[in-house]
Amino acid sequence: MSNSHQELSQQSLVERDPNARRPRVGLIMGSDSDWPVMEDAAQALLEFDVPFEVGVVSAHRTPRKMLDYAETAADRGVQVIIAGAGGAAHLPGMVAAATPLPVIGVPVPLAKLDGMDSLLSIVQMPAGVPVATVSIGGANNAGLLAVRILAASDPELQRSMRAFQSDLEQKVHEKDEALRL
Ligand code: RP5
Repeated sequence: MSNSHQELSQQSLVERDPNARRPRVGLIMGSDSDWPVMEDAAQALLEFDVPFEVGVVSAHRTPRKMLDYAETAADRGVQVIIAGAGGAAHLPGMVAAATPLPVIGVPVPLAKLDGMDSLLSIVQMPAGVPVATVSIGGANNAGLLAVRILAASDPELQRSMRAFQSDLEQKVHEKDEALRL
């Protein structure tokens, strides 16, 4: 078990922010085995200094905990939920059903079916219960999307996102220049 894996299982639903600010993003996953993928979402949030909480919440193995998490997240100050799961990935959709917050779903690829099962389980939601689904394994984009949602009403975060986008653009220009030499 890797260090980050151990940390996750020991810190279920505990704030990971060193200054103990109230978490603005809830980062949850169906199993600690999802962490190697979901860690990329945490990286994006850390990069933008967004406080978040992380934990394992399973739609199938801990259904009551999942409902409790979803129903209380908004009152605790969480503004966006990122939920990752693999296989029969019902976690993001079920959480979306029980919270008014925006939910971003991350299809986690497992050994079989290459994550297509996870993708289809998450993306095909019934009308009225949206989940913003990112690509298979696209946890970093899930983190960035959470930042953008928060940035819509947070000018400082919006400035940081613009700077990040400028960096991305600059890197492409640099690679283009390098190829021309
Ligand atoms: C899903 O089942 C989890 O999200 C995980 O992707 C998958 C396998 O879980 P483990 O058997 O590794 O705990 O609910």
